[in-house]
Amino acid sequence: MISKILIANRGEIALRVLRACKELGIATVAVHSTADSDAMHVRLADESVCIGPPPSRDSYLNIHQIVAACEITGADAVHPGYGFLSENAKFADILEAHGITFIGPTAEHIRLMGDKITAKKTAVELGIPVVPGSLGEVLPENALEIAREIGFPVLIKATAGGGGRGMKVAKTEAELEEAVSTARSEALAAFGNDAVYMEKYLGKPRHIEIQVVGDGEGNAIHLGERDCSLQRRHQKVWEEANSPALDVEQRMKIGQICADAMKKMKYRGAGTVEFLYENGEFYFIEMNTRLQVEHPITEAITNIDLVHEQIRVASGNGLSVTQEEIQFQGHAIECRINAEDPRTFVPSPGTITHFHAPGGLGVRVDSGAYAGYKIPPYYDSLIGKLIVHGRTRAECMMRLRRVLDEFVVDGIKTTLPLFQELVDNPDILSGNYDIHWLENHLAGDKSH
Ligand code: MV4
Repeated sequence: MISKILIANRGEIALRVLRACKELGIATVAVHSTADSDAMHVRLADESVCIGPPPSRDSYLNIHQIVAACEITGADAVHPGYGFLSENAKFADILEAHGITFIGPTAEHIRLMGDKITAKKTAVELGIPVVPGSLGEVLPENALEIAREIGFPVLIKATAGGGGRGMKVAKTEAELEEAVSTARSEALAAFGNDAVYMEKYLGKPRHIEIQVVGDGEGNAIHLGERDCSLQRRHQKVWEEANSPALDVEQRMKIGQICADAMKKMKYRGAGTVEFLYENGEFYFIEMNTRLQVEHPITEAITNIDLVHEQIRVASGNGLSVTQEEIQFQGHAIECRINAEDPRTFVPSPGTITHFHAPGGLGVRVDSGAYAGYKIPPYYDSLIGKLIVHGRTRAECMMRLRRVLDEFVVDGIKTTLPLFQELVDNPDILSGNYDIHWLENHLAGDKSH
């Protein structure tokens, strides 16, 4: 049994995890840097420990300080949230060696999915459809042969990459040699590993991801998909569940494929299987072995608390629901509220002078922000998430338009005005968008 959880994170996700712990009657420990002494998660936790100076590597990424904080407070488990140490296999190993439960998958599964070549090989073995490609490392001397087999255009990706870092497109044979050598040297510089692989380049896909949860003993469920196509520079901006592009048969088919795969690998915890979706086909690209920022839209349409499930399976208590019991109800949209200029996306840290979160039926705001809160400049600019739920996508849009009018954040710039624009855009209203839509829209492309 878990009796005290240390939350190794900050901001809205630390608060999100803390709320689940309180509901389950589990004591909480917040950790924070010296820049976050006034953060809401620190105020609301039962105990808190300062773990270092503002730079993340000295505090939220400092494994030894976090283990020490567990020992000082007697925490018997750690929830890592997302980002920071959430997909760090060494951290999971060290916690285990100290007899502390890591609320997440095994270190072995984190490593397997962290290397994108082994992740893709595993996906193939588990019966998940993947993007046609090299299925192994590509070396400069065999690149041309592999590319001809796949067919141009091709994409070179770093096996240690992910999230869009270290990718190079080669449209023709003439561009291949340079694409491979640039990708390899960038991968070495960024990740300390120059291994790359190759895939068919998909031109106008959507990004659709499947939420899964496993108990680590061979039982697993899927909770449908999220459409995360609206992004800028690999930062998601707006997410929806369900995807406007899928019908119920497609959802249940790809969901079942993912759940079956998680059963076979005896996956434990929450995970996300990421796909590109084009012309009615799904192509696996990566798996994330953590809770994701956008998990609340899945919670809205399934009424299942994903953090409760994470804690249950980490305690060995199993999932609270079977696949048959899961019902998908209505539609949900999440808008990420960043402390950024809504046109240039330049960060806008500073003091929030006035803060009013909207309310009413079908509205959820996950945020650690409050009037008087000073946003520190050291971390990512996400200050909150607005999640709106409705019986239909149209109702969800109407509600979102109303709710955006109510939301007040003064003293800093936020991305709220961008959403007021999107909620009236014809392509957004019809659900007609792909992974390039938002960047084209922001560049002033009126064909979008
Ligand atoms: C691709 C692709 C097109 N074809 N793979 C970017 C993030 C990383 N997770 C995978 N990414 C992509 N992989 C093939 N074979 C296009 C992207 C991509 C992308 C994917 C999801 C969401 C936004 C994106 C933005 C640009 C490129």
